[in-house]
Amino acid sequence: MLGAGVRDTDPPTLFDKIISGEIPAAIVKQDDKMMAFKDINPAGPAHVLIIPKDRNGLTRLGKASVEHKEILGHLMVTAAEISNDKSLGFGDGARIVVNDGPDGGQEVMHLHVHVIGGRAMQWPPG
Ligand code: DGP
Repeated sequence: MLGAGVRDTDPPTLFDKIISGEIPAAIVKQDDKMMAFKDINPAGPAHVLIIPKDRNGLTRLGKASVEHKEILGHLMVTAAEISNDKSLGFGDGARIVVNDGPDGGQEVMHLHVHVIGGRAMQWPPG
């Protein structure tokens, strides 16, 4: 089963397969609109990805338009909740980032928010 709202003609993304359970993941939080799970290649002691269950055209943030305001807000509020969850290894704050497209270093073309923490981050990023 694909994620809710994914059109039959859209090839499933890696993250659609996590939503469907085809690929296992360490899920930390989910509801009908989003899923949050641990990154398989963590960039810090704590690293959670948050994805929309219905991509609705959101392969990347650069494709966002006004119709995506609600889900984007929901993903951001979820990022705040997760970054405050000490049981996941987060401390005081986190690096909350969206990689957008090739120049942004995006590899999986299914919008996702990275919440990385548990250590002090450097700036600028590489
Ligand atoms: P990005 O480069 O922004 O597209 O980040 C993609 C992230 O997805 C990267 O940090 C590694 C993570 N990732 C890739 N494959 C898997 C997987 O099969 N399971 C999990 N949990 N994370 C994955």
